Amino acid sequence: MTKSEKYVPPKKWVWDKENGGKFANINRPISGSTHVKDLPIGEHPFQLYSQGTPNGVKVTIMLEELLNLGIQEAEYDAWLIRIGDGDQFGSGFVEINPNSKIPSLLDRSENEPIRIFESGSILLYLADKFNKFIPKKFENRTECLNWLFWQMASTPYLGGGFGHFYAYAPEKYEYPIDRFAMEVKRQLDVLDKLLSDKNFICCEEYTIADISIWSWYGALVLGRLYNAEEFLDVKTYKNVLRWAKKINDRQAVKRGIMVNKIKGNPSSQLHERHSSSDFIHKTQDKLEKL
Ligand SMILES: N[C@@H](CCC(=O)N[C@@H](CS)C(=O)NCC(=O)O)C(=O)O
Repeated sequence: MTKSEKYVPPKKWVWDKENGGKFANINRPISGSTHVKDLPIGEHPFQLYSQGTPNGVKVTIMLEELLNLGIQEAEYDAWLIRIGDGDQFGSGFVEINPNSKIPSLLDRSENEPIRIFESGSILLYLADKFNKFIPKKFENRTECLNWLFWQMASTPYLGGGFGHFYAYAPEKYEYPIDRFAMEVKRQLDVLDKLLSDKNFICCEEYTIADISIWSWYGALVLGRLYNAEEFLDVKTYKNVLRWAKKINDRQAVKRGIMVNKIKGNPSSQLHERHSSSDFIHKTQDKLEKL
């Protein structure tokens, strides 16, 4: 089919492995493992298998926030799952997440190991387990969960919709870019209005709702996603920007976004994390290279 020809869907869809898209090598219409591979296990209660994407950093930020409060039971080993290489289809990974997506967490501090997948479920699990970063009053907890679920449901339009067609698709098509840019701008406007008289997403406290929303919409307005700041005119969402910058200054956030990161400045990448001293060594490496 040439570019000018109109696409007419066939009667039955067939899998075209060579569609040329950025993720053509890992996307498949079937689930399950492609190869046998056990997951490594470290010494800490939590074993995280992830990559430093916006969904991945939600969990590392949360764990670093808990550790920052002195909660040693939140110590974790973070192992790198390279999704571009298909590590999420290894048999060990599929056992803890049949959906083959990062982040996935294993809690080994209970009688039997507990698997937790879906970043929203992981945030809620950790918040409930340690009774932190979630409001205690029932009505406030409900408002926090409203926004946690809002993020989980809204972001596929930002990532899978806008990000895919604007940044990753092999050719640029006006129709999907228009449709998803409109929706993402509407979502940013929802947040901007919400934050017009607030420092945090809900109940005047920093919660898992801030962590989950910041990891996507904060990154977007700070110019870290899809090079789309100008296209989406993110500077007009002043309240979102103010909130995003404030959260960006937190020490746990600065640490969390380094873990399992494989892109950007090498000195900002901590491929695996097994101890809080790993961050200090990373800083020393950086100083030595100067
Ligand atoms: N709803 C899931 C989405 C997870 C997700 O899409 N993860 C991506 C990286 S951000 C992934 O693992 N992609 C690999 C693949 O699709 O094979 C969550 O929030 O945990």
